[in-house]
Amino acid sequence: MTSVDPAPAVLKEQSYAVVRGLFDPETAARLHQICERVLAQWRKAPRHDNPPVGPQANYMRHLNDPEYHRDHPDDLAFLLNALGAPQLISAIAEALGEDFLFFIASLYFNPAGQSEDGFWHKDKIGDEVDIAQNTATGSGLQIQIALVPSDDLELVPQSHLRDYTPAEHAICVADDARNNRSNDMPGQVRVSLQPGDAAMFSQTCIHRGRYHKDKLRRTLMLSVKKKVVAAHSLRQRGLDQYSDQPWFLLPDYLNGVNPEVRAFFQEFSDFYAPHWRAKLTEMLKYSSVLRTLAESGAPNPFFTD
Ligand SMILES: O=C(O)CCC(=O)C(=O)O
Repeated sequence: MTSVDPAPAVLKEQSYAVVRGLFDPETAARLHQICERVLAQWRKAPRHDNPPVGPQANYMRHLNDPEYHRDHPDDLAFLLNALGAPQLISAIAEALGEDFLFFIASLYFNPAGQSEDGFWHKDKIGDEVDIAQNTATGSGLQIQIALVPSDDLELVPQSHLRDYTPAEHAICVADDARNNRSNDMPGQVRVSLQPGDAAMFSQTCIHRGRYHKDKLRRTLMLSVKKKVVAAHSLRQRGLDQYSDQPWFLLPDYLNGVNPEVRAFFQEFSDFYAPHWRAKLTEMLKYSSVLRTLAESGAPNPFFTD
């Protein structure tokens, strides 16, 4: 089959790239099984409230939270081995041309409630794009790996380095974005993926997802951030809901992870660990005060003047 997919090396011009067969069908099937189990658990007992669980939910964050794998440690190692797989990391390196860190692992899925065409947008990443050495490849990348056949991702090639055209502005921004679910976006491309295929795209290109309740979607998404951008964000804003992943400090967290993959996650962990530790120290300080107060029987000073 001849392919016209943009390769990682041209992502900087095209806004996106596609790598066919990044994972073999068996690996994609096992990842699907793991993500299905985590999704069911998240629906019953979410560990993170963004986004909220509900009929319109179409993504969840932090698939690698160990609480989702408490009774399935092999699943966590399998997931981490896939998210840091050498072929994936080298495709990202080729696309970005700049040092990067792991950022988050998410799952996109079809909603249980009403069907929706997603809204066209560029991710709001503030000044992050200006911090990168190579602004043509943005601040990082989103990499979607299909676990079932999917053509739910749409994007506008070459839209990441420029302002909106008048037609794009009319859809994405004008009139309080009331047209932003339009199906008439000029130049839009629907990315069609088979299980194990990966699509990577720049956050600053115009894109959207499709969320139809009767069309099964299970797409694993790895987000990576350039190192210089991660350092800038941490200095400016500290930890956020994405980088706050203190479970990497657990001594057994990387058990079963292959040595070359371990290095990828160890770098992320070493980068944020001082901030996670500082937060733990604060929590210890306050929890010991609370415990002493409770033991003393004195009124809690939070509730008195
Ligand atoms: O694939 C999707 O459903 C949309 C993804 C998206 O909007 C994003 O990553 O910012």
